[in-house]
Amino acid sequence: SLISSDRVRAVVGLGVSGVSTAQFLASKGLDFYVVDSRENPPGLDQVKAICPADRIFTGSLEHLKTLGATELFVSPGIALATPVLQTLAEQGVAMRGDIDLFRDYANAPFIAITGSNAKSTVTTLVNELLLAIGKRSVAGGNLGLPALDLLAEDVDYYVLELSSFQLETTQGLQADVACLLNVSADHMDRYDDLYSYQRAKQRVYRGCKAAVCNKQDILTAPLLAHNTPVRAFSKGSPDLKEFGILKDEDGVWLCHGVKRLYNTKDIKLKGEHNYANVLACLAILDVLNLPINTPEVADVLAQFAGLPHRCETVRETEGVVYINDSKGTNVGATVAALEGLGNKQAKHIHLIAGGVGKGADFAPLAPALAKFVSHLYVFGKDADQIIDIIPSQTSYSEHTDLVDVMNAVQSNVERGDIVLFSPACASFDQYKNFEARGEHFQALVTQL
Ligand code: UMA
Ligand code: ADP
Repeated sequence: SLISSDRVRAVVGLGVSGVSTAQFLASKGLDFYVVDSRENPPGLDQVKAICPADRIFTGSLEHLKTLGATELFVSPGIALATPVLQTLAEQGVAMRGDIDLFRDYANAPFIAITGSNAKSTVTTLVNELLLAIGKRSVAGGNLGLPALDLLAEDVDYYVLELSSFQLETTQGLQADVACLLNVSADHMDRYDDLYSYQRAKQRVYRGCKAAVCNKQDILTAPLLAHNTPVRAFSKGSPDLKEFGILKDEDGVWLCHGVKRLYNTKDIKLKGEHNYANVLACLAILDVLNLPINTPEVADVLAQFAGLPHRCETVRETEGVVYINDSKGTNVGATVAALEGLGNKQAKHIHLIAGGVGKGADFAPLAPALAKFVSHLYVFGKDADQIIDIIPSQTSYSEHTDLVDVMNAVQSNVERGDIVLFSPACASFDQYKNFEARGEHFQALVTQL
């Protein structure tokens, strides 16, 4: 039935997901249209090689009105609220996405991981842990390699990072393990409020066989049949079956219930938020009945240094530590970085923030500024919105760009300080992406 010929398919939006979807449909011998709002979208040449020219429409999504499509594969960068899509949805046209198609064809169990922050870190670490315990596993999705491209592999597990946009176009995901790590405001330019964003995130749990949630974040709590196995993790001391953290005279321990699994001195990732991330990974393995307390797992935890641009130490020079957290693209990520690195007594963090706020409310940043930040440097498009919420006791300065920021930093810092580049914003006003922004910071720090 998946290949019934009465369906008229259209891939909406090229880019990474659209090209991958088109290639997948073509590989199954299925016909499809392609529509993109841009005149010359990325991936056009690749699609021309597999799709007749009279089936490709660029420059506007309005072409969709005349194609008679019954099923759209909508790229994550296009909002379902776009008027032409709304009109078609009202007429009964199915709104799907590459993840929906992936689910139909996946021939091995898959783990779906979402959340406002820590998705990439947890997805990558789960994949490494699976590989270390001898499973064939591949990771992708929002992480970069599109989900459908993973299907070519012969594997035991797929590990998928999913964004709220991808989840919106997925009907009944049915993941073998669904994990919602945390929910804090992000992408408020695409959602009416936090609750519609949370609803998109909660779709990860639809029809899942097992779930992992964050005990300290009520917005992650799943509503599931009572016999669905659920594991919870938290940064606090764990209840009987939970994953959590205990402190004793021997240090800080990651635990499953009362069982001490790993001492944090043996874990390379640092910061409480990262301990929570490790616990989430262990909870995912545990709910799959896989081993979590073995030398192989210990080895991975001792070696996994995290991904670039996530609270990554660039350099220590003249007693000052420079940390690149360019992937801190929302307020929640920057608060986690401040809480993970901060010291209330010393207030020694110089925070650099700014860029595109995506409609965010920056107010939740204020308490962490007051607690941990000795000076705040703001730059970029939405700098004004950040300045509006700076507590009166926090000193700050405004800058045109990162070069200007770093000049000011140089004359301000003292031995023992931390310079944290965690923008709480997207990068698109001044950079191609968060990687380019992080690399610019690294280059400036290296030149100091
Ligand atoms: N666009 C148009 N017209 C179109 C189609 C797209 O203007 O007709 C624009 C979009 O508004 C957007 C850009 O093109 O600004 C890219 O959108 P896309 O849907 O083509 O994106 P892809 O290249 O397919 O990449 C997507 C994810 N991008 C988005 O969700 C915006 C990638 O996540 C993901 O790695 C990739 O699929 C593979 O699954 C990126 C991302 O920024 C890293 N994700 C957001 C995040 O992590 O916060 C959700
Ligand atoms: P995502 O893929 O969800 O964006 P990443 O692993 O790339 O997640 O991390 C994104 C940002 O979130 C980084 O700035 C990182 O320091 C921060 N972060 C990591 N773990 C957590 C956590 N548990 N809670 C909040 N923020 C976190």
